[in-house]
Amino acid sequence: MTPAPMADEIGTLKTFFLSAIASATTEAELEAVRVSALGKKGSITALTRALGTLSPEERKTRGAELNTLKNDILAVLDKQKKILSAAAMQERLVNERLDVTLPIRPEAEGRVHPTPQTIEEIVTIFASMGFAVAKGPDIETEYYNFEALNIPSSHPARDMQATFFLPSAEKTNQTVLRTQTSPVQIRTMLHKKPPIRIIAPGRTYRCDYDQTHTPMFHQVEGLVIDEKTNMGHLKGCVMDFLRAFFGIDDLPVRFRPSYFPFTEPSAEVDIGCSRAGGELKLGNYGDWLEIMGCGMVHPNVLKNCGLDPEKHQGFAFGMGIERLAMLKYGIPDLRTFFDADMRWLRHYGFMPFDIPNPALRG
Ligand code: 2NM
Repeated sequence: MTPAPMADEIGTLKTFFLSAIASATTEAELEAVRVSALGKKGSITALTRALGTLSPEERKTRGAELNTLKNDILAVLDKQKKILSAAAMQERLVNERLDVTLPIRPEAEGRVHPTPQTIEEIVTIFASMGFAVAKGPDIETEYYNFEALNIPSSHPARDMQATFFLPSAEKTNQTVLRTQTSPVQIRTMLHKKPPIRIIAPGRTYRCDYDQTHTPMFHQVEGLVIDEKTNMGHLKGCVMDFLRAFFGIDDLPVRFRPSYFPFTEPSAEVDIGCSRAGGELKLGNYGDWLEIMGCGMVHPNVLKNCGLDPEKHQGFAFGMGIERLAMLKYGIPDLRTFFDADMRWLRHYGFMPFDIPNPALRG
Protein backbone atom coordinates (compact mmCIF):
# COMPACT_ATOMS: atom_id res chain seq x y z
CA MET A 1 0.00 0.00 0.00
CA THR A 2 1.03 3.62 -0.45
CA PRO A 3 2.44 5.26 2.69
CA ALA A 4 -0.09 7.14 4.83
CA PRO A 5 -0.07 10.93 4.43
CA MET A 6 1.84 12.62 7.23
CA ALA A 7 -0.65 15.44 7.41
CA ASP A 8 -2.22 15.83 10.82
CA GLU A 9 -5.53 16.33 9.04
CA ILE A 10 -7.85 13.84 10.74
CA GLY A 11 -10.30 13.92 7.82
CA THR A 12 -7.55 13.15 5.30
CA LEU A 13 -6.32 10.23 7.39
CA LYS A 14 -9.83 8.86 7.76
CA THR A 15 -10.50 8.97 4.00
CA PHE A 16 -7.11 7.43 3.30
CA PHE A 17 -7.51 4.52 5.73
CA LEU A 18 -11.14 3.80 4.86
CA SER A 19 -10.19 3.56 1.22
CA ALA A 20 -7.15 1.36 2.06
CA ILE A 21 -9.39 -0.94 4.11
CA ALA A 22 -11.95 -1.16 1.31
CA SER A 23 -9.32 -2.09 -1.27
CA ALA A 24 -7.61 -4.78 0.89
CA THR A 25 -8.37 -8.12 -0.77
CA THR A 26 -6.73 -10.45 1.76
CA GLU A 27 -6.53 -10.66 5.54
CA ALA A 28 -2.77 -10.03 5.28
CA GLU A 29 -3.31 -6.79 3.31
CA LEU A 30 -5.90 -5.73 5.87
CA GLU A 31 -3.46 -6.40 8.70
CA ALA A 32 -0.87 -4.19 6.92
CA VAL A 33 -3.43 -1.36 6.88
CA ARG A 34 -4.12 -1.82 10.60
CA VAL A 35 -0.40 -1.71 11.40
CA SER A 36 0.15 1.45 9.30
CA ALA A 37 -2.70 3.17 11.14
CA LEU A 38 -2.65 1.80 14.67
CA GLY A 39 0.58 -0.19 15.02
CA LYS A 40 3.57 1.03 17.06
CA LYS A 41 4.76 3.20 14.15
CA GLY A 42 1.28 3.87 12.75
CA SER A 43 0.17 7.38 11.76
CA ILE A 44 -2.75 7.52 14.20
CA THR A 45 -0.49 6.20 16.98
CA ALA A 46 2.04 8.95 16.15
CA LEU A 47 -0.66 11.64 16.38
CA THR A 48 -1.86 10.21 19.70
CA ARG A 49 1.71 10.39 21.03
CA ALA A 50 2.01 14.01 19.89
CA LEU A 51 -0.96 14.94 22.15
CA GLY A 52 1.55 15.41 24.97
CA THR A 53 2.95 18.50 23.30
CA LEU A 54 -0.43 20.27 23.23
CA SER A 55 -2.05 22.56 25.78
CA PRO A 56 -4.63 20.94 28.07
CA GLU A 57 -7.57 22.44 26.09
CA GLU A 58 -6.26 21.44 22.68
CA ARG A 59 -5.37 18.03 24.02
CA LYS A 60 -8.96 17.46 25.13
CA THR A 61 -10.67 18.24 21.81
CA ARG A 62 -7.94 16.72 19.63
CA GLY A 63 -7.76 13.64 21.90
CA ALA A 64 -11.52 13.12 21.50
CA GLU A 65 -11.24 13.52 17.69
CA LEU A 66 -8.37 11.04 17.50
CA ASN A 67 -10.29 8.60 19.69
CA THR A 68 -13.30 8.79 17.39
CA LEU A 69 -11.04 8.29 14.36
CA LYS A 70 -9.37 5.30 16.03
CA ASN A 71 -12.71 3.73 16.93
CA ASP A 72 -14.14 4.31 13.44
CA ILE A 73 -11.10 2.72 11.82
CA LEU A 74 -11.19 -0.22 14.27
CA ALA A 75 -14.89 -0.82 13.60
CA VAL A 76 -14.43 -0.81 9.83
CA LEU A 77 -11.30 -2.99 10.13
CA ASP A 78 -13.25 -5.49 12.17
CA LYS A 79 -16.15 -5.56 9.73
CA GLN A 80 -13.82 -5.98 6.73
CA LYS A 81 -11.84 -8.70 8.55
CA LYS A 82 -15.01 -10.73 9.01
CA ILE A 83 -15.90 -10.36 5.34
CA LEU A 84 -12.41 -11.33 4.15
CA SER A 85 -12.09 -14.31 6.50
CA ALA A 86 -15.52 -15.59 5.45
CA ALA A 87 -14.45 -15.24 1.81
CA ALA A 88 -11.16 -17.05 2.54
CA MET A 89 -13.05 -19.89 4.23
CA GLN A 90 -15.48 -20.09 1.33
CA GLU A 91 -12.58 -20.31 -1.11
CA ARG A 92 -11.00 -23.12 0.94
CA LEU A 93 -14.29 -24.98 1.08
CA VAL A 94 -14.54 -24.82 -2.69
CA ASN A 95 -10.88 -25.55 -3.51
CA GLU A 96 -10.22 -28.17 -0.86
CA ARG A 97 -13.46 -29.98 -1.47
CA LEU A 98 -13.20 -33.77 -1.11
CA ASP A 99 -15.76 -36.19 -2.46
CA VAL A 100 -15.58 -38.84 0.27
CA THR A 101 -17.88 -41.10 -1.74
CA LEU A 102 -15.30 -41.52 -4.54
CA PRO A 103 -13.68 -44.98 -4.77
CA ILE A 104 -10.12 -45.12 -3.42
CA ARG A 105 -7.28 -44.68 -5.90
CA PRO A 106 -6.53 -48.03 -7.58
CA GLU A 107 -2.81 -47.75 -6.80
CA ALA A 108 -3.70 -47.37 -3.09
CA GLU A 109 -5.70 -50.61 -2.95
CA GLY A 110 -4.09 -52.92 -0.42
CA ARG A 111 -5.22 -56.48 0.08
CA VAL A 112 -5.56 -58.59 3.22
CA HIS A 113 -3.41 -61.72 2.89
CA PRO A 114 -5.42 -65.00 3.07
CA THR A 115 -3.58 -66.11 6.26
CA PRO A 116 -4.65 -63.20 8.54
CA GLN A 117 -8.05 -63.19 6.81
CA THR A 118 -8.51 -66.88 7.74
CA ILE A 119 -7.23 -66.31 11.31
CA GLU A 120 -9.83 -63.54 11.65
CA GLU A 121 -12.60 -65.88 10.48
CA ILE A 122 -11.48 -68.68 12.85
CA VAL A 123 -11.25 -66.30 15.82
CA THR A 124 -14.74 -64.92 15.06
CA ILE A 125 -16.29 -68.39 15.16
CA PHE A 126 -14.52 -69.52 18.35
CA ALA A 127 -15.21 -66.17 20.03
CA SER A 128 -18.92 -66.77 19.44
CA MET A 129 -18.49 -70.10 21.28
CA GLY A 130 -16.89 -68.34 24.28
CA PHE A 131 -13.19 -68.91 23.52
CA ALA A 132 -10.53 -66.28 24.28
CA VAL A 133 -7.40 -65.80 22.16
CA ALA A 134 -4.10 -66.68 23.88
CA LYS A 135 -0.60 -65.80 22.67
CA GLY A 136 2.94 -66.92 23.45
CA PRO A 137 6.53 -66.54 22.23
CA ASP A 138 7.78 -68.05 18.94
CA ILE A 139 11.03 -68.96 20.70
CA GLU A 140 10.36 -71.65 23.28
CA THR A 141 12.30 -74.03 25.49
CA GLU A 142 12.34 -77.77 24.91
CA TYR A 143 10.43 -78.09 28.16
CA TYR A 144 7.38 -76.11 27.02
CA ASN A 145 7.54 -77.33 23.43
CA PHE A 146 8.09 -81.05 24.14
CA GLU A 147 8.59 -82.25 27.74
CA ALA A 148 5.44 -80.72 29.25
CA LEU A 149 3.47 -82.08 26.28
CA ASN A 150 4.48 -85.65 27.12
CA ILE A 151 6.87 -85.81 24.15
CA PRO A 152 9.95 -87.67 25.52
CA SER A 153 13.45 -86.87 24.23
CA SER A 154 13.47 -90.15 22.27
CA HIS A 155 10.40 -89.05 20.25
CA PRO A 156 10.98 -88.53 16.50
CA ALA A 157 9.31 -85.08 16.71
CA ARG A 158 12.40 -83.92 18.60
CA ASP A 159 14.61 -84.92 15.71
CA MET A 160 17.07 -82.31 14.43
CA GLN A 161 15.42 -82.89 11.03
CA ALA A 162 12.14 -81.32 12.11
CA THR A 163 12.99 -78.88 14.90
CA PHE A 164 14.90 -75.63 14.55
CA PHE A 165 17.26 -75.44 17.54
CA LEU A 166 18.74 -72.06 18.42
CA PRO A 167 22.52 -71.94 18.88
CA SER A 168 23.25 -72.81 22.49
CA ALA A 169 26.07 -73.92 24.77
CA GLU A 170 23.54 -75.87 26.86
CA LYS A 171 22.89 -79.53 26.17
CA THR A 172 19.59 -79.72 28.05
CA ASN A 173 16.41 -77.67 27.73
CA GLN A 174 17.69 -75.82 24.67
CA THR A 175 15.75 -73.02 23.01
CA VAL A 176 13.82 -73.95 19.86
CA LEU A 177 11.43 -72.31 17.41
CA ARG A 178 8.08 -73.71 18.53
CA THR A 179 6.95 -76.62 16.34
CA GLN A 180 3.30 -76.17 17.34
CA THR A 181 1.36 -73.59 19.39
CA SER A 182 0.72 -76.09 22.23
CA PRO A 183 3.29 -74.40 24.53
CA VAL A 184 0.74 -71.56 24.71
CA GLN A 185 -1.78 -74.07 26.10
CA ILE A 186 0.81 -75.29 28.64
CA ARG A 187 1.52 -71.73 29.81
CA THR A 188 -2.24 -71.07 30.06
CA MET A 189 -2.86 -74.19 32.19
CA LEU A 190 0.08 -73.27 34.42
CA HIS A 191 -1.06 -69.71 35.01
CA LYS A 192 -4.87 -69.71 34.79
CA LYS A 193 -7.43 -71.58 36.86
CA PRO A 194 -10.06 -73.73 35.08
CA PRO A 195 -12.52 -73.40 33.47
CA ILE A 196 -10.28 -72.65 30.45
CA ARG A 197 -11.46 -72.02 26.91
CA ILE A 198 -8.79 -70.65 24.61
CA ILE A 199 -7.54 -70.78 21.07
CA ALA A 200 -3.92 -70.04 20.21
CA PRO A 201 -3.33 -68.94 16.61
CA GLY A 202 0.24 -68.18 15.54
CA ARG A 203 3.43 -69.00 13.70
CA THR A 204 5.04 -72.42 13.99
CA TYR A 205 8.30 -73.68 12.53
CA ARG A 206 9.50 -76.99 11.15
CA CYS A 207 12.56 -77.83 9.08
CA ASP A 208 10.62 -78.99 6.02
CA TYR A 209 10.02 -77.67 2.50
CA ASP A 210 7.98 -79.11 -0.38
CA GLN A 211 4.58 -78.61 -2.03
CA THR A 212 2.72 -79.15 1.25
CA HIS A 213 5.33 -77.98 3.81
CA THR A 214 7.03 -74.65 4.50
CA PRO A 215 9.56 -73.97 7.29
CA MET A 216 7.15 -71.45 8.81
CA PHE A 217 3.39 -71.88 8.78
CA HIS A 218 0.45 -70.89 10.98
CA GLN A 219 -1.48 -73.11 13.31
CA VAL A 220 -4.45 -72.64 15.53
CA GLU A 221 -4.82 -74.89 18.51
CA GLY A 222 -7.67 -74.92 21.00
CA LEU A 223 -8.00 -76.02 24.61
CA VAL A 224 -10.96 -76.53 26.91
CA ILE A 225 -10.46 -77.55 30.55
CA ASP A 226 -13.30 -78.02 33.00
CA GLU A 227 -14.56 -80.58 35.51
CA LYS A 228 -16.81 -82.72 33.34
CA THR A 229 -15.52 -82.08 29.83
CA ASN A 230 -15.78 -85.16 27.62
CA MET A 231 -15.30 -86.47 24.07
CA GLY A 232 -18.88 -85.50 23.19
CA HIS A 233 -18.10 -81.84 23.88
CA LEU A 234 -15.00 -82.14 21.67
CA LYS A 235 -16.97 -83.64 18.79
CA GLY A 236 -19.73 -81.03 18.98
CA CYS A 237 -17.27 -78.15 19.19
CA VAL A 238 -15.14 -79.31 16.25
CA MET A 239 -18.18 -80.14 14.12
CA ASP A 240 -19.83 -76.74 14.76
CA PHE A 241 -16.57 -74.98 13.95
CA LEU A 242 -15.93 -76.80 10.66
CA ARG A 243 -19.49 -76.31 9.39
CA ALA A 244 -19.42 -72.59 10.26
CA PHE A 245 -15.93 -72.09 8.80
CA PHE A 246 -16.67 -73.73 5.44
CA GLY A 247 -20.24 -72.39 5.40
CA ILE A 248 -21.68 -75.85 4.68
CA ASP A 249 -24.50 -76.74 7.11
CA ASP A 250 -24.52 -80.49 6.36
CA LEU A 251 -20.74 -80.93 6.00
CA PRO A 252 -20.02 -84.53 7.10
CA VAL A 253 -17.44 -84.70 9.93
CA ARG A 254 -15.78 -87.99 10.96
CA PHE A 255 -13.49 -88.78 13.91
CA ARG A 256 -10.88 -91.45 13.21
CA PRO A 257 -8.81 -92.97 16.07
CA SER A 258 -5.20 -91.78 15.96
CA TYR A 259 -2.19 -91.15 18.19
CA PHE A 260 -0.63 -87.99 19.65
CA PRO A 261 1.64 -88.06 22.73
CA PHE A 262 -0.31 -85.17 24.35
CA THR A 263 -3.84 -86.56 24.03
CA GLU A 264 -5.57 -89.83 24.99
CA PRO A 265 -7.74 -90.82 23.25
CA SER A 266 -6.63 -89.02 20.10
CA ALA A 267 -8.45 -88.61 16.81
CA GLU A 268 -7.93 -87.28 13.35
CA VAL A 269 -10.85 -85.37 11.87
CA ASP A 270 -12.04 -85.88 8.28
CA ILE A 271 -14.60 -83.83 6.37
CA GLY A 272 -16.77 -84.94 3.46
CA CYS A 273 -15.56 -84.18 -0.06
CA SER A 274 -15.59 -85.23 -3.69
CA ARG A 275 -12.55 -85.73 -5.92
CA ALA A 276 -14.56 -86.41 -9.06
CA GLY A 277 -12.86 -85.20 -12.24
CA GLY A 278 -9.67 -84.43 -10.31
CA GLU A 279 -11.38 -81.43 -8.67
CA LEU A 280 -11.73 -81.19 -4.90
CA LYS A 281 -15.17 -80.17 -3.63
CA LEU A 282 -16.23 -80.09 0.04
CA GLY A 283 -19.63 -81.46 1.10
CA ASN A 284 -21.68 -84.61 1.41
CA TYR A 285 -20.23 -86.51 -1.57
CA GLY A 286 -19.06 -89.75 0.05
CA ASP A 287 -15.28 -89.21 0.00
CA TRP A 288 -13.14 -88.02 2.97
CA LEU A 289 -10.39 -85.45 3.52
CA GLU A 290 -8.21 -85.15 6.63
CA ILE A 291 -8.44 -81.66 8.12
CA MET A 292 -7.24 -81.58 11.76
CA GLY A 293 -6.21 -83.47 14.90
CA CYS A 294 -7.72 -83.54 18.37
CA GLY A 295 -8.14 -85.52 21.57
CA MET A 296 -8.66 -85.52 25.33
CA VAL A 297 -5.68 -83.86 27.06
CA HIS A 298 -3.34 -86.61 28.37
CA PRO A 299 -3.31 -87.01 32.20
CA ASN A 300 0.49 -86.55 32.14
CA VAL A 301 0.07 -83.15 30.45
CA LEU A 302 -2.53 -82.12 33.05
CA LYS A 303 -0.19 -83.21 35.88
CA ASN A 304 2.75 -81.33 34.29
CA CYS A 305 0.59 -78.21 34.52
CA GLY A 306 -0.35 -78.75 38.15
CA LEU A 307 -3.87 -79.99 37.42
CA ASP A 308 -5.41 -83.06 39.08
CA PRO A 309 -6.68 -85.41 36.31
CA GLU A 310 -9.23 -86.81 38.80
CA LYS A 311 -10.80 -83.35 39.01
CA HIS A 312 -10.08 -81.62 35.70
CA GLN A 313 -10.14 -82.91 32.17
CA GLY A 314 -10.45 -81.34 28.80
CA PHE A 315 -9.94 -81.53 25.10
CA ALA A 316 -7.54 -79.96 22.65
CA PHE A 317 -7.33 -79.68 18.89
CA GLY A 318 -5.00 -78.30 16.29
CA MET A 319 -5.00 -77.41 12.59
CA GLY A 320 -2.94 -75.72 9.92
CA ILE A 321 -4.27 -72.31 8.96
CA GLU A 322 -2.83 -72.15 5.43
CA ARG A 323 -4.25 -75.61 4.74
CA LEU A 324 -7.72 -74.44 5.83
CA ALA A 325 -7.34 -71.32 3.67
CA MET A 326 -6.24 -73.40 0.65
CA LEU A 327 -9.31 -75.62 0.94
CA LYS A 328 -11.78 -72.80 1.53
CA TYR A 329 -10.45 -70.44 -1.14
CA GLY A 330 -9.11 -72.89 -3.73
CA ILE A 331 -5.44 -71.92 -3.44
CA PRO A 332 -3.42 -74.79 -4.96
CA ASP A 333 0.15 -74.36 -3.60
CA LEU A 334 1.08 -73.74 0.05
CA ARG A 335 4.43 -72.19 -0.84
CA THR A 336 2.82 -69.27 -2.69
CA PHE A 337 1.53 -67.95 0.68
CA PHE A 338 5.08 -66.89 1.50
CA ASP A 339 6.27 -65.54 -1.88
CA ALA A 340 5.15 -61.90 -1.32
CA ASP A 341 4.00 -61.88 -4.97
CA MET A 342 1.74 -58.85 -5.59
CA ARG A 343 -0.09 -60.54 -8.49
CA TRP A 344 -0.90 -63.50 -6.23
CA LEU A 345 -2.04 -61.15 -3.46
CA ARG A 346 -4.26 -59.17 -5.85
CA HIS A 347 -5.83 -62.45 -6.98
CA TYR A 348 -6.25 -64.27 -3.65
CA GLY A 349 -6.25 -61.31 -1.21
CA PHE A 350 -9.29 -59.72 0.41
CA MET A 351 -10.61 -56.20 0.66
CA PRO A 352 -10.45 -54.84 4.23
CA PHE A 353 -13.68 -55.66 6.10
CA ASP A 354 -14.66 -58.23 3.46
CA ILE A 355 -16.64 -61.07 5.05
CA PRO A 356 -16.72 -63.76 2.38
CA ASN A 357 -18.65 -66.29 4.47
CA PRO A 358 -22.25 -65.19 5.14
CA ALA A 359 -22.35 -67.48 8.22
CA LEU A 360 -19.81 -65.16 9.87
CA ARG A 361 -21.85 -61.96 9.53
CA GLY A 362 -22.97 -60.65 12.90
C1 2NM B 1 -3.22 -81.15 17.95
C2 2NM B 1 -3.92 -82.33 18.01
C3 2NM B 1 -4.33 -82.82 19.26
C4 2NM B 1 -3.04 -80.16 21.53
C5 2NM B 1 -2.90 -80.64 22.78
C6 2NM B 1 -2.57 -79.58 23.59
C7 2NM B 1 -2.32 -79.55 25.03
F1 2NM B 1 -1.43 -78.59 25.32
F2 2NM B 1 -3.42 -79.26 25.68
F3 2NM B 1 -1.87 -80.70 25.43
N1 2NM B 1 -2.56 -78.51 22.81
N2 2NM B 1 -2.84 -78.87 21.54
C8 2NM B 1 -3.37 -80.90 20.31
C9 2NM B 1 -4.06 -82.08 20.40
C10 2NM B 1 -2.96 -80.43 19.08
O1 2NM B 1 -2.79 -80.60 16.77
C11 2NM B 1 -2.90 -81.35 15.59
